[in-house]
Parts: sequence; C-alpha cells; structure tokens
Amino acid sequence: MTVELPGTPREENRLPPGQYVPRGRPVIHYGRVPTFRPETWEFRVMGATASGEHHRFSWPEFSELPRKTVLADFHCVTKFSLMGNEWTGIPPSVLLDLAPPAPGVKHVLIWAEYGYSANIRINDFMAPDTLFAMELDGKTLSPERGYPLRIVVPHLYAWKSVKWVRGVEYMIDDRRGFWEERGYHNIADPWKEQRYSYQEEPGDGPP
Ligand SMILES: Nc1nc2c(c(=O)[nH]1)N[C@H]1C(S)=C(S)[C@@H](COP(=O)(O)O)O[C@H]1N2
Ligand SMILES: [Mo]
Repeated sequence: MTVELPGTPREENRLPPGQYVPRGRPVIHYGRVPTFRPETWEFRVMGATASGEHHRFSWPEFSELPRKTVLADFHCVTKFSLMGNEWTGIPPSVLLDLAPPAPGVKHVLIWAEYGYSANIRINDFMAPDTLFAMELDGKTLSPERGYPLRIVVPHLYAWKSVKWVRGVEYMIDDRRGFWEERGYHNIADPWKEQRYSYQEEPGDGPP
C-alpha cells in the first residue's frame, strides 16, 4: 500500500542517495523472532535517569500510553527502502515525561530481546518522527516486524529501528550498539550516506 499525503513528494523524490524501492517488503534481522510473553514482558528505563532509579512498565502499563500515527519511509543500509509506512505507537516524549533523563544525557541506547541494541542521539530520540510503534498500516505489528513493540527512527538507517524493544538506557557518554560496534556508522544519516564507521568524522562517535 502506498499512502500519499497532500504535500508529500513522490516516492522517487524521497529516496536518499544509493537507495532503491524493491519489489515486495523485505523483513530482515539478526537471529530468531522472539516469543512475546505479556506476563513477564517489561519495559525498562535504565542508565542516567533524573531520579537515579530505574523505571519499569508492565505490558498493560506501557500499552495504555497515548498513541499517535506517523507516516514515514525507512531506509536499510543494504540499500532497499520501504516507502510510505504508517506507524502507530507511543511518542518518546511521553516516556521522557514519565521517566525523565538526568541533565546531561545526550544519547540513548535502545535495547531489545537477545541483547540487540542501537545507540541514537537524544535529539534523534526526541525527533517528531521517532515512535515506539505497535501498529503498522493500521494492524498490530507482525512477529517478524517487531511485535509487540519496535522503535522507528525513520530519518536514520533502519538498523537503528530496533524490533522487539524491551527498554532504553539514558547515557551521558555515547556507547555503540550492535551494528555500530561491527563497522556501521555511529550516526547513520541516510541523506549523508553515513553507512560505515570508517566514514565517521571526529565527534561523530565514541573513540
Ligand atoms: N531486534 C532487532 N531489530 C532490528 C534488527 C535486528 O537484527 N534485531 N535489524 C534491523 C535492520 S538491519 C533493519 S533493515 C530493520 C528491518 O525491519 P523490517 O524487518 O521491518 O523490514 O530492522 C532493524 N531492527
Ligand atoms: Mo538493515
């Protein structure tokens, strides 16, 4: 399904350099699809919180938070882009109000099942298109797309859009996540083609 909003440029004009629109809608991830167990699932807010305490949300607590819908494209570093996705979920601003970071927090590590993680800057976390998504195109996420919860950070390469999210860690000093430790760019802006860590400039990432 392609959604065209008034004022939204045509798909061809929304493609970052080096990207293409594939046939079909690829699903990719490292490892297995986890099983969701609502009784034991919890969302944790760790690291440098304002209170110094960690926060925990059960599935009923987390899933009742207010939702919004975002229309966005998403770009995998392997060069395919998925255009016009309508994500519905909880904006990070809601979480930042309930579980605020300490002053000085500049980075967030997003944690998932099996220890997958991705780091983003706090400004990318707070960006208006970033969302803890529970629905795609009006339907509950499928297991392989991240059910019950994934983050989408559509303005960065899609490895940062962590599926099966279980928590966030607020960080004063940056630390690399799963792919950022394995040669991928710390920031990952597709419009600047920030694909690999060898492209990083001083200040783009931790030493
Ligand atoms: N937990 C987890 N999230 C993940 C990944 C992964 O391996 N594990 N792969 C990432 C990559 S590289 C991409 S391109 C997107 C793919 O999302 P999709 O399967 O919905 O197309 O998920 C991202 N999120
Ligand atoms: Mo990817």
